[in-house]
Amino acid sequence: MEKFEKPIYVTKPFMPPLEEFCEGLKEVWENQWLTNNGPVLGRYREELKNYFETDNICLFNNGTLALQIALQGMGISGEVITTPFTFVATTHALYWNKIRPVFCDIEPDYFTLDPEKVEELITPWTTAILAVHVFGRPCKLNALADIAKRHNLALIYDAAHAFGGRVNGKPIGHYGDLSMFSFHATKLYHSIEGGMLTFKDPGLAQTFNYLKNFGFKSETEVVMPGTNAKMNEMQALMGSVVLNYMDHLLAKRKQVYEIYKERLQDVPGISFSPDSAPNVDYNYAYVPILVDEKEFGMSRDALYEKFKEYNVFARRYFYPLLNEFACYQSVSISKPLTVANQVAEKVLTLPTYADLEEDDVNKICDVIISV
Ligand code: T4K
Repeated sequence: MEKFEKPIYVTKPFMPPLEEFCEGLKEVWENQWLTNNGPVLGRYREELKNYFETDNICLFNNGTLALQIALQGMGISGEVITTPFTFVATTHALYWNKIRPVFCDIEPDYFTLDPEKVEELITPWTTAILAVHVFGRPCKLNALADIAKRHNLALIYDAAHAFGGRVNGKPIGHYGDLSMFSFHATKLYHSIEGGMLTFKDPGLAQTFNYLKNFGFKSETEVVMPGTNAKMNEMQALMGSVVLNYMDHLLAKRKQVYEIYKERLQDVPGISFSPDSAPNVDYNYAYVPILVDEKEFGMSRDALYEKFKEYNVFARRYFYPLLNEFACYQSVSISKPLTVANQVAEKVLTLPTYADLEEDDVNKICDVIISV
């Protein structure tokens, strides 16, 4: 089999028609207003309120700072129960707030925080649960909400992967006390870089707005030691243009996912998550597969390396687990992370993006089947 002429990466940002972005740029040029709550951002914020069916949103220059500010603004402290199977930014956001992460195991179907293992990790210092809709799959929302309520904990979702997902007909940002979305270029939906919080308590908006703009209340008043985490006009413009393509982006991701699933689900040693429940509109943001070395006849790492010979750059999201990174090795693990360890050893995330050709998806499947 021939290798791909050009590299196939795990993802590629969606580039909207250049004319549409340029049209918006003209306005930015005329305005001579580039950041600090500009008019393009103002309009974009309204579009997102509409898309997320809530007024309670706040925009940021990236998802990491959005989450850091969320934790600070909500006054989260002490210990937070979270997953080790995520991107490092989830735990970094805790660390930057001097909060101790308490790593909890995940469930085997969708790799989200396992509610059955959360409760035994609660201590008098626990203030919140920080769960991740990893790969865009919704967490076990009801079970987590129940635990949070019974123990008076804040329930925060890292929804970095979940833009466009809906549960029970509602945008996924409606669940929990707060959700953070990443608009990074590598995501299904993007604004080059960017982040957003959606939240239940409208009173938080003002705090978040202070925190992302140095704490300024007026020209002469600084009410808290904020940082600079504002979204600029170029980001807002890209976000606004890309938002018009959401239906296309979701449909394309689904189509790619379904080809992979159909071609690979019967290959011994390759497995997919179960299909989502009927009340979930999954966004198909990523295509994680698990590779079982014994059954497949090749380890996940060997397949990952083999792909490179064909110019395909799949990724091992999320390996290693966060507790394995040097900066988190000192975090004590009180209960085994059995499922998380198994999944991290087997997971491989296959390429998916809006302009990935059907033929190329089939060719990637051919590589797996042939090896
Ligand atoms: N929470 C979770 C659960 C997250 O996954 C993330 C971010 C965050 C929080 C934090 O949100 P942000 O602060 O980022 O808004 C990428 C992204 O940089 C990161 O945003 C994302 N998660 C993570 C899962 O993936 P890397 O280190 O894998 O990125 P990189 O540069 O290797 O890019 C992946 C592939 O994409 C490359 O092989 C090539 C391709 N690519 C990338 C870029 C940037 C392009 O073709 N064009 C591009 O412009 O982290």
